[in-house]
Amino acid sequence: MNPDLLLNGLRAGLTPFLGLPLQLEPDAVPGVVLGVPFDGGVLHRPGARLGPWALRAATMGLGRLPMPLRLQGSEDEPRGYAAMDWVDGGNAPTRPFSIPEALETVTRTVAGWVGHGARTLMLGGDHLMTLGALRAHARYHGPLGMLQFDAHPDAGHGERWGTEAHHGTWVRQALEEGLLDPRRTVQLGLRAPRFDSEELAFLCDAGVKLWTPWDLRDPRLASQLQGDLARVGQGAAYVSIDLDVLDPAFCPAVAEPVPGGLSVVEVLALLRPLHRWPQPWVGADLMELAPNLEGSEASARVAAHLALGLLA
Ligand SMILES: [Mn+2]
Repeated sequence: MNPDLLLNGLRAGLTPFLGLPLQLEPDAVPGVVLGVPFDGGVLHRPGARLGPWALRAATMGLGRLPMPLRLQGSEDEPRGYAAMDWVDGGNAPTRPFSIPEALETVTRTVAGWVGHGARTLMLGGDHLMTLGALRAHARYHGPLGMLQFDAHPDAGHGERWGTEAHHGTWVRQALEEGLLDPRRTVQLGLRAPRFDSEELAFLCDAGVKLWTPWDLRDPRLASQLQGDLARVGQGAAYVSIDLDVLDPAFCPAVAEPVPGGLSVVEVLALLRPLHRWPQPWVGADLMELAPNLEGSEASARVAAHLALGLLA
């Protein structure tokens, strides 16, 4: 633990993410962390609107070095500090009662920074808000590759619930709006038994690659997996982490926990190939942390370590 970072936080009484300088106005920086305090797209178990505060608090005094996966062997462990010269841009000022307005606010806020060349890391907030970030990034970079960690494919229809969009629909919308390059879109950790065959057929027909936790652990599929992970990064790419990709044993404080998920170390290992992409991801997010639900402090700490795995 870096004593200065912890003492600065104690002294200021503020907890910007990873102790980064707080800067609310967009500027030319390498990257910005943005909170999204909105959960109006959650079907049940709300609380993700409080996620940004819990995520920031979990990084207080954490330092900037990622968790090492190996201390033996010659594996390419990252050596640099995470988020060098990044800033904490505060939260997108989403108002709580309108999904379309919240999406617009997220798009406008993210686009303000992307227009200055900044990469973005978003702290959710419900997973529908990723659609706002994709709209902003696709405007500047064109169709994006996307690596999505999630228990659910999030490609359902909203009409069944009397709404255009919720946290289980945004991937369908992103594909239909042309924000994603489906051949460079990969979903990891899918296992919720509820999604229907139409949803799966839609994704497969589009060319999206789908992986369950069991698939990910199959050594016979290892080279296919590495190929899929590499292909996502063959152009501008977005990395979206729904914390429900983790098993609820590790991260229970999410809107829709599903047993049988990945471990923290498995997710960190799956993030390693991203650092070999020809260009770094342009945007990423950590979504669905609902700190009012059980196990919130451990869940937020897990999310903070995943952030270091993304950034370092
Ligand atoms: Mn999701």
